[in-house]
Amino acid sequence: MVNNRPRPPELSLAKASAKLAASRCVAVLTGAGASAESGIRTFRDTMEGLWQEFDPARLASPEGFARDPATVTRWYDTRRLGCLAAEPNPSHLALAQLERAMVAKGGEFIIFTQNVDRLHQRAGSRHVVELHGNILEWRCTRTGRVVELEPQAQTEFPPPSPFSKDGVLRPHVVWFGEELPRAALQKALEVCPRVDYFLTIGTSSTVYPAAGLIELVDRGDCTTVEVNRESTGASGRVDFALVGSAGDIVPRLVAQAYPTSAA
Ligand code: BJW
Repeated sequence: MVNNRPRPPELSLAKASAKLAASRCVAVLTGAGASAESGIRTFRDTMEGLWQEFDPARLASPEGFARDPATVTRWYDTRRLGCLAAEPNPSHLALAQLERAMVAKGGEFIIFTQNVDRLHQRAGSRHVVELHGNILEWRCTRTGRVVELEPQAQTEFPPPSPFSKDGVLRPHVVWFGEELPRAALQKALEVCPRVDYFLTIGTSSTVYPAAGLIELVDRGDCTTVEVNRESTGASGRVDFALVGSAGDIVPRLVAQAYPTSAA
């Protein structure tokens, strides 16, 4: 049952951990805040500070790419190198540990990530569904073939395609107005209705269809938990809204649920 009354954070954390320990099928939705402590800027951050001239709403779209492919691909290449240089943070590591604990007890565990940085996989998570693609792979605009670029900065923008003379490369990510990978959406539609624990971490819950996954769960059977530094549109609709940084809260949530599981 949804309960919007504010609770003391420690008590909420303890209750959310107890529910996690009792769960058999856990789905996690992560957003940019889950990678913030790895030094990767969130989309909201991008609109402030040094990168304020790069508006993701303009750049992360087919129209933005058509208008200015050089700026868009240069922005993505800079971000790609940032992701390659970043390391998984304690929240990524705790989720990988949670997956191992769930598998060990014969349960199910899956991460749906909006992030394109591959940090969950690098932390050791095996069951990861990338809703918005990934930034390490690029796609030929002519043939649709995908290639992972070498870990050095590109020199030409947009990068020429190795697959076609008249094609160029674009990042293999999902832009506004583009369809999410069908297999990813199908997995969400299959898993979410039967999860008994849904954990959303570090997302503003503003971008659909990812923000709608929580609506697929069975409210009668499923515990819903949000971890975020701030309150979001989802905060009032979850059983437990844990306010704080992912790198602090997620390891404590997992450690209280599985105190003896190895890191
Ligand atoms: C911390 C923290 C710390 C910070 N610890 N917390 C229904 C209603 C309305 C609109 C739509 C709808 N359905 C579809 C739409 C349109 C659109 C959309 O949602 N628009 C909204 C803006 C309204 N959606 C789409 O266009 C999607 N496509 C689609 O629906 O296609 C339909 C279709 C069908 C058939 C044929 C064709 C089309 C596609 C969406 C793609 C989104 N792409 C991006 C870019 C990916 C590539 C890239 O990385 O550049 O994905 S946009 C950007 O937003 C990125 C993110 O994954 C996504 C979500 O952002 P996220 O992760 O929530 O980050 P932030 O920055 O917003 O929030 C960070 C949060 O972390 C904050 O809350 C902080 O407080 C918190 N935080 N530090 C914990 N340390």
